[in-house]
Amino acid sequence: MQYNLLMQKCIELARQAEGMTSPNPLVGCVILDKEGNEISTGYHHKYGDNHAERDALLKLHNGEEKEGTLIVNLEPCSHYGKTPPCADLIIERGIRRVVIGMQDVNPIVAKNGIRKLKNAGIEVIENVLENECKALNEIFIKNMTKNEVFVALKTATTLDGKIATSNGSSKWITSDKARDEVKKIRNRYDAILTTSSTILADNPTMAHRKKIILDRELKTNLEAQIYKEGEIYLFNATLDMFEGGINFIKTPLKNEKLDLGFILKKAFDLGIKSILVEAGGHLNGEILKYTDKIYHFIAPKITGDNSSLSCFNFRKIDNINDSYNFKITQIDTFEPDILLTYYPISK
Ligand code: AOF
Ligand code: ZN
Repeated sequence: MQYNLLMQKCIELARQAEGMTSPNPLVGCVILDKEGNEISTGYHHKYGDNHAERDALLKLHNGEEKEGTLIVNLEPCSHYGKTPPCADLIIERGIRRVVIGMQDVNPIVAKNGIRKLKNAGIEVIENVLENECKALNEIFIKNMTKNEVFVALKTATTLDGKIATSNGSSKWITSDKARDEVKKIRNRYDAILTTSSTILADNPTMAHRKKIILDRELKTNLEAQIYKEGEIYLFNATLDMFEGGINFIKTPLKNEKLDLGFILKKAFDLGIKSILVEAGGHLNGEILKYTDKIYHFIAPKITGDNSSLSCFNFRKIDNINDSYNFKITQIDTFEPDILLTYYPISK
């Protein structure tokens, strides 16, 4: 039997909890009875809740899953965490076959869940839609394997790669549809990150539960829109304190600028596992080497302004061989704009 479509369904179920499960993974599960009829689905709704397999199994009360098949995008767990091991429940319920998208990268689970199932005589089919399952949990994978925050970056430019005209006006390059998509993208990440330059130029709200602001000289007005809601982490060169609901974090300088390596590590230590950068060309350029993924909206406009800012603005370059290289993995249309999603090559 081909399980690709059912694995795709697990991924879609899992995605319903985007933004809710951090630091845990996105997981969805489908259960078939002995005859192959779908009898239950489940997913991990939010951090601390039942795992996907338990969510799907607990909906069944009459033993109809006996000798059935369970499909899940991540190896079932084998450890006592917030809930007992899913592998044990699967065995108890008499499931005969388990289809898995990817092995768990959490060292306390990795391969132990699969081993437990096999030892109980369950047939295990592995790596179904593995790449798609890995893409779904790219944040969890980076956090677990590197102990580092996942950094995504969103930019919106004209066809000639500009984010502003020479007088700095940049706020509405893209259309309403593209801006609605930005809200969905933001929701996937634990925090957004922006800078004093963007706040001073645009006074954006950037609605989000957690906001990281880089303001070396504390030039922004704390009455600006961005400070009105959400948990604020204000990285700056002088103050280290919690006041007026704001976490001021004193940050060392590197080449006269706030040290981005320090900031990303500090964010991770504070429990922020993923960040969406929404800033101007200078910060985008600086943070490019730490960036795991880019969302690039392009509006069908040309400014032609030779002084206007490029979306990644950090050096002079003579040789095209010195460029940073990326792989474009997705192209979406938000009329009249497009969204390119791309990843650095060899990172
Ligand atoms: C989830 N949801 O559906 C699955 C997970 O913190 P705990 O006790 O809930 O355990 C989290 C670990 O369980 C997680 O790192 C991953 O290895 C495994 N599987 N976690 O939150 C799920 N299947
Ligand atoms: Zn589990």
